[in-house]
Amino acid sequence: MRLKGKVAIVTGATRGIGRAIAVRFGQEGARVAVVGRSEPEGLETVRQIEEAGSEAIFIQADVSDKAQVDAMVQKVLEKWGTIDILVNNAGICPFAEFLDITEELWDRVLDTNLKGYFLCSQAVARVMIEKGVKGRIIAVSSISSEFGGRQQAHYCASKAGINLLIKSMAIALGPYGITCNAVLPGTVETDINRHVLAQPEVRAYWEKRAPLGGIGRPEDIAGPVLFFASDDASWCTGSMLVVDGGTSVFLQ
Ligand code: NAD
Ligand code: RM4
Repeated sequence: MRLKGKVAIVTGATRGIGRAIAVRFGQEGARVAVVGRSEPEGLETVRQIEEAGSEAIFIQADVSDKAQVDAMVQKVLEKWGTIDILVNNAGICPFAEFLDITEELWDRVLDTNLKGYFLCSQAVARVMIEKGVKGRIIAVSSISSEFGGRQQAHYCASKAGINLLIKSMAIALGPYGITCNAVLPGTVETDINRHVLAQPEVRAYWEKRAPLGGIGRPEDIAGPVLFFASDDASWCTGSMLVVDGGTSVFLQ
């Protein structure tokens, strides 16, 4: 029960890595706002948190839209009166060759992955400061923030931006006792990449790529995120924690 009584927002918690984080937080005693786009999927995450013995609500919001982000934060305040933890996780990766990335696609990826993290962080940080909460802001970044990727120029650029957003937020929010950290997952099989990992040669490449096996499960990311949300991480800020089974430690 490392998060007993805490109020947490997890974006993109309707499935995948976000759902695993939200459910893990619920198991640790947190009340969780499950933020995302799909109501049926979001309600399933809520059900799993309730089954774990905690409270949750689903809030439908597009994180790239400031009005929807502000309304989402208000709903959490109406429900529980405060916010202790924000996990920025909602993201997209529409794989596309560099020469095929349209301006519209570039904007959609950057607006969701980077602007979305900025909007949610700013709105939540204002609440934490106003209420004197020494809160936790955690970003789900990626090892793709440090390495280029095929068909991922827009995605890699957005994830690299997240790392320096988090480090700069750590500087700005540290004086208020708010910590800002990032978890950098390797390849985790979810709906974002299932179609890519369905290609046998791609799957074999990732499986061989890491000392611990290069394809993770959403639950593998939840623990490291929980660490940053817990009291154990009270002196961590601006940290970038790679969680990839060792994918990024070797060249060949
Ligand atoms: P996913 O597609 O299963 O989940 C993404 C979630 O984000 C979904 O709930 C989706 O509805 C939500 N979302 C997308 N756009 C949104 C928007 N505009 N507003 C609100 N919600 C939105 O994928 P996932 O693998 O669980 O990805 C979660 C995060 O983990 C992403 O930030 C992704 O970049 C990151 N990540 C994933 C991997 C991987 O290999 N799966 C690796 C590194 C990082
Ligand atoms: C990750 C990494 C993975 C990819 C997902 C979508 O950051 O690049 O390889 O499958 O994103």
